[in-house]
Amino acid sequence: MKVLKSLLLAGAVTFMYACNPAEKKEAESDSSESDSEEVVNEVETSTTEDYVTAMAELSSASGSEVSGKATFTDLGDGTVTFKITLENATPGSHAIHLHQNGDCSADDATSAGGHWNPADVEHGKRAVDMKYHAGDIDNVEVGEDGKGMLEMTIEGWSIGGDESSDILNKAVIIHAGADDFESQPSGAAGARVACGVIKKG
Ligand SMILES: [Cu+2]
Repeated sequence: MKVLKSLLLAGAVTFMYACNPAEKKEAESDSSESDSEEVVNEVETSTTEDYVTAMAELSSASGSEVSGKATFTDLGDGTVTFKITLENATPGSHAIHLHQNGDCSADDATSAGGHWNPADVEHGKRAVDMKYHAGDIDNVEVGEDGKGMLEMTIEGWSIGGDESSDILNKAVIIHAGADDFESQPSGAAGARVACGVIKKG
């Protein structure tokens, strides 16, 4: 009986102590509730507007002075928008491809390997030919000022998706000449004058 009494007492004491902090908590939770509402709103905004992105900083290769930057945005519907800007390139058309190895360490960027071609098909012109490499993009036009820009939306790419679509850790390569979209296996575009590895971010 004594044990039961002291248990009840202990319970009552716990209850009494619990009272005040509970009131306090209620007051606190009022303000923290509105805080968390704000956070929820931020999260909603970021999921609708902030897509998964990736980028590549391009450095010169094969003794060129070419530099540039490529940015990628995964729209989540099987397409990726792609934008590249170049500086200090020779005026005219330059082939751009994604090559299979994310490795620009060689002076001539041959460390990047051949075109990224997971489907093992012939080289061609994207969206025109029946077959083309996943890494086939287009030519970029460079003006007399050495600057060039190309923007495209590309089907079949992803950022971090399955192996046949994932562009992460591939190399963006700029060539000295234009892609003829016919010569196999890489369009006879000449030396590799810039290289950059695609990284998330
Ligand atoms: Cu190439």
